[in-house]
Amino acid sequence: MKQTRRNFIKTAGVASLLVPLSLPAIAKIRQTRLNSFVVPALDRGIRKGNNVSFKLAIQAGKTSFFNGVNTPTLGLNQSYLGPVLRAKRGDTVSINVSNHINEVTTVHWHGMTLPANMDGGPHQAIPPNKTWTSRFQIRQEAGTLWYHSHAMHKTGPQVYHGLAGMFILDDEGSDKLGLPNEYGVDDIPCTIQDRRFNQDGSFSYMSMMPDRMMGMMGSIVLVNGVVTPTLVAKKTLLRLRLHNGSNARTYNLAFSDGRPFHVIASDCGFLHKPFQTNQVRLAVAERVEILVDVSDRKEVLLKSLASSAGGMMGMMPMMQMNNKALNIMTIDARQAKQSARKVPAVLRNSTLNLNPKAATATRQFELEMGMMGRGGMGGMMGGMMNRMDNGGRDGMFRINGKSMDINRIDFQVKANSTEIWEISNASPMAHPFHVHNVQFRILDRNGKRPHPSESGLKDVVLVHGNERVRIIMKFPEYSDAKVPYMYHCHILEHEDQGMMGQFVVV
Ligand SMILES: [Cu+2]
Repeated sequence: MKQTRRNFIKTAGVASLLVPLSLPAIAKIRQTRLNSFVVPALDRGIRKGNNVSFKLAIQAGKTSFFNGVNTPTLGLNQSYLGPVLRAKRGDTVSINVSNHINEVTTVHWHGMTLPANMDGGPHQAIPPNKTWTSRFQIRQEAGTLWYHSHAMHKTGPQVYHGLAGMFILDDEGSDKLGLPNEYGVDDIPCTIQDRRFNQDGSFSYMSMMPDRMMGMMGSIVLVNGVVTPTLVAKKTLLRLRLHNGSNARTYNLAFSDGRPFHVIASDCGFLHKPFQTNQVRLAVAERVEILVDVSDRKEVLLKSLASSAGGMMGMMPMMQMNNKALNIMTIDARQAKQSARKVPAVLRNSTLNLNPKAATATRQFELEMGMMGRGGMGGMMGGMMNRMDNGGRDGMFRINGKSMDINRIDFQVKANSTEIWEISNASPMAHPFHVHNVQFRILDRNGKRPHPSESGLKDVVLVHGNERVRIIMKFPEYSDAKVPYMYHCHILEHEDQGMMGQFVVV
C-alpha cells in the first residue's frame, strides 16, 4: 500500500515529529523507497569558443526520498543537489549564481585554483534575492571536483539540505587514456551522503548531543539524492566517480563479494597508474575514481565496512556511529553489454611539479577540539557540555589555538611559492583537512609514505588522532592582499564551529 504523507504523519504522531526515525519506522518507509539510480543532469554550459557560461539558481523545494513523503530541501536548479557542471582546461567559465532562498549563502568551487574573490568562500556571501558571478580560467588537470555552500556558520545545514554538486574537469589528454568516458553509461558520478530523518520526513539536523562534536551522521545513505539506489549497469567495465558529499562520515568502501577494483584518480587528478585494491577509504569531501569489472554479470553491493578509522577509537557506543557498516548502492550487471575498454596499465604523470627542495616555507597546524590540550577525553566532554548553550563558537574547535575569526588573517603566502604544511591532530577524532586554491601531494603520515590510493593530487587529507601529516603545495600566481582563502576541517559542523583559518596570497 502506498503511504501518503498525511497518513505517515498521522501514524507518526505530532509529538514525535522532531524525534529521529526509530528503526521500525525506517524499516516501514524503506519498503516504499524510490530506489532507481539517478544520473545527475549534465550541464556543459553555453559555450562560445573557450568561454563557457553557467547559471545556477539556489532554491528551496521538496524532495521525495520515500514514497509519499516530502522532505524540505535545498538545491541548485532543482529541489535537491545541483547539476554536474563540466568544463575543460583552458576554458574561462562564468557562473551566475542567484540566491532564491531566504538566507545568505555562497557557492565554493572545491578543489579549484582561482582568484580569491571568485572562490565562493564566506567572503563572497550572496544575500537573498541577489546574484553573484564567479569568473575564472580552468588552469588545472582533469579531475572530479565539486561545489557547495560555504556560508559562514551555515555551511553544515545548507549542504545537509542539498547545496552541493559535482564539477568535472577535462583536459587535452584525459580523454585519450582509454578510460570509460560515456557520461551516465560507463562513467558515473556518485555523490554519497548519509542522512537522518524526522518522523515528518524532514531532515534531522543537530538534534542529538553527539552531533555537535562528531558532526552530522545518519544511517540512511543517499547516492545522488536516492536512498541506497540500484544502478543497472549498461557496460561490463564501470568508472565510478565516488564523491563523499557527507557532512561528517568517513566511508570504507568495498564490494559485498570483496571483488578487486582499480583506483585511477584521487581528488584532483589521475594516479600515475591504476592501483588495485578491494577497499578504499573516503573521508568527507574526498573523491576517488575507480574502475570496477562487472563482467560476471551479477548483482553486487557497494558497502561501507565497519571500521574504527575516521571515528573515535574505543569511545562510548554513541560515538561509534562513524564506524558502523552501511550499504551504499547495488550494481545490477545482469544486462551489462561487453565493454570495449580495459584497465590501462599506466595512466600518466601529473604536470604539477611539487618538489620539497623548492619549498620556501614550512608551516605547522595543530587541530584541536574541546577544552583540553593534547589527549584527555574528560576535558573534551566537559568542554562540550559547557559550550552547548552558546553554539560552541567561542573556542571549542580550533586550529593552532584559535577559532575562526572572519576579521583575522592568519598568515600570508607568496604567490608562485612552494610550501610544506605539517598538520597534526591533538584530538582523538580524525579530521579531514582542506586547503583552498591548491592541489597538494601528501609527503608522509607520521614519517611513512601515504597509501597508493592517495598518491595523486589532493585537496583534502584525513588526519587521524596523534598523527602528523606533511603535505606539499605550490601556490599559483593569483594574489590579493585583501581577500583570503580558507583552510579548515571539512567536517562541516567543526568548520561552522571554528575549525577554520584564513590566508592571503601576495
Ligand atoms: Cu574536524
